[in-house]
Amino acid sequence: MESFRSMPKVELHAHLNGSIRNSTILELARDLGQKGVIDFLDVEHVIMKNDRSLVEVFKLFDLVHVITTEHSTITRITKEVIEDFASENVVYLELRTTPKKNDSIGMSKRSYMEAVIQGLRAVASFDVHFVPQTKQVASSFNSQFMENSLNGSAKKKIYVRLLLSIDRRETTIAALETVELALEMRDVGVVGVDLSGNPTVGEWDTFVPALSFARQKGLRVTLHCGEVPNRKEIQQMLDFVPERIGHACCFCEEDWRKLKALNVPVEICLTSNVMTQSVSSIDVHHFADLYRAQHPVALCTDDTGVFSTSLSQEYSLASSTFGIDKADIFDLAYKAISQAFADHKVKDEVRKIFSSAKGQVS
Ligand code: 6MZ
Repeated sequence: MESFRSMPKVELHAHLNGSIRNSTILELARDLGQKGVIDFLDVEHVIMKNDRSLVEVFKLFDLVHVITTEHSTITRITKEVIEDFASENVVYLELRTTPKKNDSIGMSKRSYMEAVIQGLRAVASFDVHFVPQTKQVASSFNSQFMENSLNGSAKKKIYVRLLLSIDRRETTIAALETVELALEMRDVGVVGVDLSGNPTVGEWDTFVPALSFARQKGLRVTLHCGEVPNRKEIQQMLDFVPERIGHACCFCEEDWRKLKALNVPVEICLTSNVMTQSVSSIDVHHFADLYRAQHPVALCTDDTGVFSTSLSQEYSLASSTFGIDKADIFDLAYKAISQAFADHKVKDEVRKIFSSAKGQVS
């Protein structure tokens, strides 16, 4: 496990509110319990439960969202999530979150996202790179970085890019609002949009206008696709040709043929898929076939908090289940860089980090 921890990694599918530390969520819940907003004893066992069906996972998300309503909480969990990924040597993180509107506490989708950005800025123990580099920013960052290196205080570096998620419960108008916001926030690291949420809710047609608009404006699109059986929707999603898809658990032969012909990369979430029973057991996971076929795949966590996992653990699991040695696992992580939505400059920087770490992998 330690070798997977120390190796540089790329995370492309992580939901902010699914990646909260257990200790934090319990602390926040206890606090709300004391204020009489929730019944702590009622929610404690829901939070601590280990095996959850897909239905239970979405009930848990509704609860998590009650617990994480405040702007300050959004800032705190963002900071902690970045620290957790950086401390296990994730060097490029694409973090996704659903901008939320809550008039009763004066939260707009924009103020929610501003709280997320505050969280990125609040990380002190790592160098968090999230603003796309202009020449000026690059040179001031580099001189700061050099200065730190020279006086021996160089911090570990993590590149973070953001995806704004559209929840499948949302209307066409709400989805369009999220895309507008994503466009306005490109200068603080937003690179694309995601369609997620309970896969048994909502219709593909509702989201097409917003997703097409996003694409037309140059944002990258990833879709949760085939998390439950839905032939028609899987075909419609593949016809849209997203830049990546997540999960792809319930594909039939024809869907696989189409996916492979289109060469759309797949974000693989092993633990999540097995825990939610979208895949019956790890040894029959479609990762094996895609990996053997050299289809572009990226190992991801989905929700480190909800599924009690980490990216190192997902790599370790892939290695032990499918017999992939350390060097090939390193290669798998390296190949994920090309599937990232960041620009070429960032990808080249991340490749350099991998190159300098390669010597340590035998
Ligand atoms: C589909 C998921 C998901 O956006 O509030 N989400 N959507 N399938 C999954 N697999 C288990 N895991 C998480 O993070 C939590 C939200 O991400 C989506 C759901 O919409 C969930 O409410 P944010 O930060």
